[in-house]
Amino acid sequence: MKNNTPSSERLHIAFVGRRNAGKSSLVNMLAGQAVSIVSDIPGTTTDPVRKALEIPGLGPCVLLDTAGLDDDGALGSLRSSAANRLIPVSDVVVLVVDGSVEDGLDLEKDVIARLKGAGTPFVVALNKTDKGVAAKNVVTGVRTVPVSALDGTGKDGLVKAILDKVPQDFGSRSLLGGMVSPGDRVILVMPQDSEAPRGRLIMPQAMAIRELLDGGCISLSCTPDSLKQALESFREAPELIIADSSVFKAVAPLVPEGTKLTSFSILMAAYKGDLDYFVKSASAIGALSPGDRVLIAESCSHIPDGEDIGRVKIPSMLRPGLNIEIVSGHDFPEDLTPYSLIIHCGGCVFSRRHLMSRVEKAKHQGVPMTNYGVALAYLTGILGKVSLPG
Ligand SMILES: Nc1nc2c(ncn2[C@@H]2O[C@H](COP(=O)(O)OP(=O)(O)OP(=O)(O)O)[C@@H](O)[C@H]2O)c(=O)[nH]1
Ligand code: SF4
Ligand SMILES: [Mg+2]
Repeated sequence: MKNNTPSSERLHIAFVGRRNAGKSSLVNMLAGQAVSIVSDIPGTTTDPVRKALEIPGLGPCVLLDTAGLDDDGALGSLRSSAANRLIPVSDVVVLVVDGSVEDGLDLEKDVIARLKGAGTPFVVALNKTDKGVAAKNVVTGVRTVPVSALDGTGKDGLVKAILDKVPQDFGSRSLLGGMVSPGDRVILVMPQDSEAPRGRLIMPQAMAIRELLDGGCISLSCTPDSLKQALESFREAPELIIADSSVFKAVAPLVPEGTKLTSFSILMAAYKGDLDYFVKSASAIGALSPGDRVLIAESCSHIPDGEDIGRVKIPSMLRPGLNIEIVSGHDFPEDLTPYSLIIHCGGCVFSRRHLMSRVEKAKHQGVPMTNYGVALAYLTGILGKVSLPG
């Protein structure tokens, strides 16, 4: 993965801590450039600052600088909430502590307890060690890394400590999840309608083509109306057809006996989310009653049009009389219990950690959550017939 690695595939490292602890200074130290403004005025960083870059030893990353968790007042608490929201969605959190202070580290202890509770990998960086390391005795029970953003001491140790916390399967997951073998014939059905971005493929499509090439498969791309010709152009039936879930209904009757059918969205569900939970939750669609609230969540903000899957197609296929609410981007309610069902998009712009944090929240609150591809397979009656990766 090099500089053109999509943001969602990069290691997301959030720097959190009190105002003035030196979060921005450490981000700049790791980045080797002035990414964030540094000053001795507490509350210099307000909105989260994101920087995508390649760090030797860590690879493609996104560094996330945040406002102080102790920011107060009406605006300050909005800033610290934004910082807090990044904690569960980051791959590794660096808790920055002013290592020269001796006591009053209750906030840090609370953050450590929350990180442990959420299972978020974290590193405690004791910064400002050029002034002394008094805090070492206060932040007990966790490994700390002494650093000084002022003179650059401890940079390698910090990189190593972050690397030690990177989840083992990070970057090694496969979209096709063992569904194909070298030499397999695969047809990709990708409608190029008004939903399709101009001049490029969406991420799961590009990823699937790349994996098929890497895996020694023979792949053929077509639009739904040329699927018949695509099938005829292979002497034998293909092993697999991957279709956009919006065209499942049209594609399913054409799938030859013995050929597996799946969708980009289902592959993405397994790659980024919890496919088992999504499939199990799909049955909640059939149990919906008039008046029930359904949350449709999209990871990106885009201007919807008449063919939009989340805003038009899926709502029109659900039973009438439901209260359907749509959220996009980083908006996602804390309290999910009013909803009878959540239907999430493929989440291609989110990291796995980010999407999984939503799945975990839904599970924890006992709310069924599925995704577009699984929901469409259920609604078109072919969920039992599609092939699931893994
Ligand atoms: N002595 C010393 N000073 C440091 C060190 N790191 C940061 N500072 C100073 O501490 C002050 C705050 O640094 P920032 O990096 O802006 O701190 P921050 O945590 O981003 O602060 P907010 O954005 O206000 O939340 C600045 O005056 C820095 O120069 C360090 O390692 N040693
Ligand atoms: S983030 Fe979601 S809504 Fe946006 S393009 Fe990807 S799957 Fe579609
Ligand atoms: Mg700052």
